[in-house]
Amino acid sequence: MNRRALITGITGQDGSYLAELLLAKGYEVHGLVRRVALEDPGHRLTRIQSILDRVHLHAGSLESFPSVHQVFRTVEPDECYHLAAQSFVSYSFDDEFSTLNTNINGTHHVLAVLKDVVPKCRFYFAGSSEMFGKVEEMPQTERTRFHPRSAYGISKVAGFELARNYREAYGIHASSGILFNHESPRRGYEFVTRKITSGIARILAGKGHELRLGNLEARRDWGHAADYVDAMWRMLQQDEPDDYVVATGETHSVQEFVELAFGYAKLDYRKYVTIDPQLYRPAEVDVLVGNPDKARARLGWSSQTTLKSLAGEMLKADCDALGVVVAETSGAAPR
Ligand code: NDP
Ligand code: GDR
Repeated sequence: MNRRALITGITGQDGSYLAELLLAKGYEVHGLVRRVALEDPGHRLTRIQSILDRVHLHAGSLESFPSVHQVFRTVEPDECYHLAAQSFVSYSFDDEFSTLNTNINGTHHVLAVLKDVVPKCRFYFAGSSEMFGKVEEMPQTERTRFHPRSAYGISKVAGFELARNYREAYGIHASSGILFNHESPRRGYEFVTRKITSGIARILAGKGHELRLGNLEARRDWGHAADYVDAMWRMLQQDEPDDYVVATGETHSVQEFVELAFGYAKLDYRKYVTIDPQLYRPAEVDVLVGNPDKARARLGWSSQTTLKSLAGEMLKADCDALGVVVAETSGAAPR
């Protein structure tokens, strides 16, 4: 019989790539989605439009224990990938309360239900490099101490500890990925890489003339989402649950990404980029770079995409959507 997977956050960037990966592996794929998404599929299910007839969607709210319980009772999954979260760090400064509520209580609800309904189900928690925050060593490994710098980061530390405690206290096969930034043409428009590539496409299409950005000096370890969901799956195939850093091992500044993407478009970024102090965060994570050695050794996983081809793929997709041609983008085809 096909293995059954339940993905929370299936409508998001990672959920959509993961659903495709699991379908290709022969899984029966189920997703927990908000009722509003089901009521407005043309708008909110766009990332999974091409696989809608092959996945099973169930309305549920992370904030509601009974609704999560109902979905687990219906699906009885063998594997659960818990990706749903308020994932925008900036917004977590504007609304700490809803971020903490969704991300901490939501994760607690999923774990408590899983333990009650399907204790043998394997569980993946979407941890984040934001847990390292004000980093205490370079590069960051599974042993680096956490020092989160936002309500979002705090919520992910709490989720990570919940998953670990369910593993140690109740024997749940719970693993956490400590994933560093990963992007794609499906990235939300609010995140900096997509804001840059979609902004350039608008400039090229004559629909915009300025790109307002915040801190260009921040450094991130950027990979491709399609590569990173494979690491999630590999974690749940291990005999023993564990936690893994998933990263490229390289760090680049936002400025470098700007120059790379504008370079593809043959535009001088200095003519278009405006620094907006309002876009600076009250507490910034200055630099992140992960050490993926453990994932490489135990999972046989490594990042397959360079930043150059990632930026090219994203820019090409945004330009294609507006009917604009960019000459050369490393030949990257959208994944
Ligand atoms: P997205 O923001 O693209 O997707 C988030 C998903 O969570 C969406 O499907 C969204 O549904 C769902 N969601 C949000 N709030 C709720 C809620 N209250 N109830 C039910 N569903 C909800 O994130 P990504 O795909 O990029 O990331 C996936 C996970 O990985 C997140 O937990 C994120 O924090 C984490 N992560 C991401 C990294 C990255 O670089 N992308 C790096 C490290 C961790 P809807 O469509 O209805 O809004
Ligand atoms: P991040 O991603 O906060 O790392 O979280 P984001 O792309 O939002 O920011 C990256 C860096 O860019 C700087 N920056 C800007 N950011 C945005 N969004 N908009 C701007 O205009 C801008 N200008 C500069 C930011 O200050 C920051 O330093 C992502 C999310 O996917 C999280 O869910 C995930 O856990 C982490 O990555 C790892």
